[in-house]
Amino acid sequence: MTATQDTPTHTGWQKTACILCECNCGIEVQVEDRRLLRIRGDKDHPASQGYTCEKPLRLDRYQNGTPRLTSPLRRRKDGTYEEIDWDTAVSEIAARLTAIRDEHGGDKIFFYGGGGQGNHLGAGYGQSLQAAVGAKYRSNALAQEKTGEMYVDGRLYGGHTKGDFEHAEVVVFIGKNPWQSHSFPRARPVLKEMAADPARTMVVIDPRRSETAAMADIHLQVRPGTDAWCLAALGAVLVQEDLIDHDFVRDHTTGVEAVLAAYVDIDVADFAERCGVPEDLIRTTARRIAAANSVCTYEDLGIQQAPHSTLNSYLNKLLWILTGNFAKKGGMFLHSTFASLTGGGSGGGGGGRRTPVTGARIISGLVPCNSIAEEIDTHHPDRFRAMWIDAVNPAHSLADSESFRRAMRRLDLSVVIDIAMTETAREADYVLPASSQFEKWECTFFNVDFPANVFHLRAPLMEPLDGTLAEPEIYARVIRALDVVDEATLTPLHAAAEAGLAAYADAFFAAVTDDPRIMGIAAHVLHETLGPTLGSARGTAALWGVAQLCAMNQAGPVARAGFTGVGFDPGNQLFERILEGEGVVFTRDDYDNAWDYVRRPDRRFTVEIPELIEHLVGLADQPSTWTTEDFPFVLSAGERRAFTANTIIRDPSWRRRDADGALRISPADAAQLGVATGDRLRVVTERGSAEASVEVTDTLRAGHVSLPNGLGIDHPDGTPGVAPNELTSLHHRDWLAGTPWHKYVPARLEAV
Ligand SMILES: Nc1nc2c(c(=O)[nH]1)N[C@H]1C(S)=C(S)[C@@H](COP(=O)(O)OP(=O)(O)OC[C@H]3O[C@@H](n4cnc5c(=O)[nH]c(N)nc54)[C@H](O)[C@@H]3O)O[C@H]1N2
Ligand SMILES: Nc1nc2c(c(=O)[nH]1)N[C@H]1C(S)=C(S)[C@@H](COP(=O)(O)OP(=O)(O)OC[C@H]3O[C@@H](n4cnc5c(=O)[nH]c(N)nc54)[C@H](O)[C@@H]3O)O[C@H]1N2
Ligand code: SF4
Ligand SMILES: [Mo]
Repeated sequence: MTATQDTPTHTGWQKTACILCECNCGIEVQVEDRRLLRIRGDKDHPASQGYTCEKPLRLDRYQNGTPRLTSPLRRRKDGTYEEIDWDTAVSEIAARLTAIRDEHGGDKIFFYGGGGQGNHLGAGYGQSLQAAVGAKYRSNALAQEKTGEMYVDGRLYGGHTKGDFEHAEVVVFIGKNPWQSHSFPRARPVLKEMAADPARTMVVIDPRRSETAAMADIHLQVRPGTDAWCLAALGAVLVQEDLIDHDFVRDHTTGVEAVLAAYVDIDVADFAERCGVPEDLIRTTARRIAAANSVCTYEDLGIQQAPHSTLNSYLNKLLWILTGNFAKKGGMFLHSTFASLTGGGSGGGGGGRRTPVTGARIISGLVPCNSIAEEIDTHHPDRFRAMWIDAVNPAHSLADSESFRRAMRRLDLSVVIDIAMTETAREADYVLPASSQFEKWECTFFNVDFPANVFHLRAPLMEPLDGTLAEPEIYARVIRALDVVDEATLTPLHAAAEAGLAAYADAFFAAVTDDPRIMGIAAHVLHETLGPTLGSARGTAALWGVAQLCAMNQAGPVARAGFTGVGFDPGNQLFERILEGEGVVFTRDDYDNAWDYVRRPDRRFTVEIPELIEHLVGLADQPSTWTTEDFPFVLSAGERRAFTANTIIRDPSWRRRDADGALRISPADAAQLGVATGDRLRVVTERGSAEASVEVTDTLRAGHVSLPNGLGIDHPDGTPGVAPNELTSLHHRDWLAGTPWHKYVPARLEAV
């Protein structure tokens, strides 16, 4: 184990990871007096290999730049807060949870969050609390971006796909700007290599000339919100010009006839016109995709938070499926998982679960974010009565912040776990102070690679700040106060844990066989029984169970990564290896076993999704603009820029550029409105208005303006920029997945 238990005034380089986006690049840090003094990329990290972008170099602003919470807080009637001790907080919260469960049912206690870009270790313990109170509904940020894609993934093959961008001959980025937002390892070097290689082609579909679009060979500069027509036209060219991979389609798919029939009738010229891209360019792009030895695509918020988002995901996936770009170098792949990100099982399809008040579709176990306020702020008898919020800032990140704040104040109980007094914490009944991500063991479950998949458990760099607790300990205290597991269950497990992991594994799984309810609170039971043998790493106990399940469910790939033996041996070895606190390759695959990850008995893609085919066919008669006379501009509310990172870093001095988070606007619109860079404009939408400073840029087309994400957060040094969700509405959302149209907010601009 890494020696980090003491707090030396000066240390050498310690290994950890960046917490600002889902790449979690490995970094090394020198700590002095609790400051992250020097930071560099970790060359030994198997995924990032020494790479970092500019954002983590001043991660000390996360650790030390914002006043930290150092005591549990209880809200007074007048909206101010008083400090209370941990025992009081835990016993009051447990009593109120119990009362709500007894009066209204545990399913009225709603759980939101459980981790951000760098911290998922608490999530397993949060699941134990959900089981302990009988909760049935939960959600997180994925339900305002990825649930449409998850639905399609679930229907097609039951897994999550990613692309081999490093090796692909053609890559297609759809509403994705990886130069700024990354999302795959070493994004910038990979993009540069691609751009420099004349044999490879980069395609970007984006209404804005993003940093990535500026490097691309082909930029399909769609009108905002019209990707469905563009993607449908690309697919139609493949089908109508007979460019599809017939062998692949015959050998690996079912239901393709209905798909082909829908594409055959599409009028490519008309669809090109609708999305504002020259027909020739669409045809050239489709032919290039068809001719390539390997193609991979990446879709992200530009289509996932825009009109037709679920249909867009389907049309994207059909492009690489119809051209046979799966399970080969440079193509798309499904991958192993260390732990499920949603906890809701694989795949979003089917299930048919709905929310209790509005009947919204629940995908991958997640309540659509845009429905949450409506499930609370109502007189419906089944409304949510309590909300548990951990490591997220929904009063800032969910559409229509005002409606969310109002909903929070209607709850009988709200609890927030955070490191700082956030926009959300300020609406809560109780606020519980967490140790920072550098003061405790942490990890993420963003492990999405192939052929080698990496999991990284990080050791703490310093002692917890006084008054704070790590999430595993917070959950343990609350669950103990709920008194859901008796000593008779725990005692034999304590004894087995003392005898070592092998004995513990036998005892634990025997206990689960005896009483299957233990599985629901497994993380808690592990924390209570295996935990004490792990010393200061007690919070990692749940990962033992995760490592066991990972090894059982993916025995071959885990063995190829070097974790071998019989029974519980591979899982025990994997757990011991990850405790060393470095990036660990936990599965190794090859293209021969890539199809094993298709969760279908016949290992084929089920390409026919009737409800989406119906919408594809209907596109010809659908409107393709949603602006109005009152709101003639399209505002993209939440663009990723060099210095945005959701609301993880609250200290504005972290930003080296774009301190105010400028409103970007085209030269033509600026001239029309008589403004120049540095002037101010008022942005008005159906839901709200805000003043922003202007940046005139020819990267945007007339009629399209954009604001960054993660601004407008309170800090003693000021609150620069616009909080984007003061401007967004709950009702602009995808008909199927309920995902918000953050990238397409009808708006008007006024002089100030
Ligand atoms: N720097 C930075 N990186 C981050 C984050 C961060 O906060 N800052 N956050 C992380 C997170 S949580 C996520 S989910 C990812 C998101 O990563 P991205 O999805 O890449 O980020 P965005 O900038 O929100 O949107 C991508 C692009 O969509 C374009 N777009 C807008 N409207 C449309 C449209 O109608 N059609 C198309 N095709 N494109 C459109 C925008 O111009 C933009 O270039 O980034 C991650 N990485
Ligand atoms: N309009 C608009 N809205 C958007 C987007 C957009 O593009 N436009 N993007 C959306 C997307 S893709 C995402 S992912 C979401 C992100 O929004 P959220 O899911 O709400 O997440 P963050 O803003 O990252 O909030 C992370 C919180 O965790 C806290 N925190 C940091 N470290 C710890 C810790 O160790 N323990 C605990 N308990 N808390 C900690 C931080 O202080 C912060 O309050 O925003 C979404 N909202
Ligand atoms: S790419 Fe993401 S994880 Fe890597 S250094 Fe940049 S912000 Fe951090
Ligand atoms: Mo996100």
